[in-house]
Amino acid sequence: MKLYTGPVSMFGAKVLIAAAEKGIRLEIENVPYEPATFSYPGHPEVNRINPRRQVPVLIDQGLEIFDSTLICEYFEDIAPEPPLWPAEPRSRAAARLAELKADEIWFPRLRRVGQFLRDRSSPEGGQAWAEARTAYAEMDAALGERAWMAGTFGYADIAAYTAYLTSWFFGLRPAGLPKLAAWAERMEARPAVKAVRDGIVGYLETQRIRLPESA
Ligand SMILES: N[C@@H](CCC(=O)N[C@@H](CS)C(=O)NCC(=O)O)C(=O)O
Repeated sequence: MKLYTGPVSMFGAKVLIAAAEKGIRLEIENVPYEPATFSYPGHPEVNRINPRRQVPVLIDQGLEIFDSTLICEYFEDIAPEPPLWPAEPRSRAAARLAELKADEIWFPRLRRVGQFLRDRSSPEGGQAWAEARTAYAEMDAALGERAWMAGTFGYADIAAYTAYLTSWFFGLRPAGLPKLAAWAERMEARPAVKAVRDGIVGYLETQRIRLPESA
């Protein structure tokens, strides 16, 4: 099974964590990352398979699919153990909603602060940072008193964590949100999560990209 991803692709990181949690072996090809545009332009296989020209893309014996959530669904079908969705239908629906929120609502807000690393005092920058803090607060509220986003560890946590990590790399910290901070620590205690996180940090170090301490 071959995965095209990017060295700092958070949607790729979702797939890598899920595969490691399930013991699925992947041949990984990192598509070159262009920091100036935050993109992965021009890989012929990625562009052939995904009209959106985005990673991650998976190839498995002639099957060619894209989109991290869809790839994770495929993993769930071919490697049901350990399950990463709750079994009970209502919990499962809630987990799917949290995963969707992580990808489509929290992630874009948490990603956007990257455009305002040096310009946080502009009105637009201030708004972007405020929206990222709100996203962290919403994640904290979604977690509530539970250890994991959907009761049991799974895709909702993986998607929320990769969204969380995006802003964490830009220096945002879960200040005043102890439940979210403790959850992030629980995530990072999982070998699959730690390995993927360390891989991204290692790549940034090789590129001499210094991460802000905190913001
Ligand atoms: N919904 C897609 C989003 C994929 C996505 O945004 N990929 C980013 C990397 S994390 C990308 O390839 N961006 C390059 C671009 O949009 O040009 C998924 O879940 O896979």
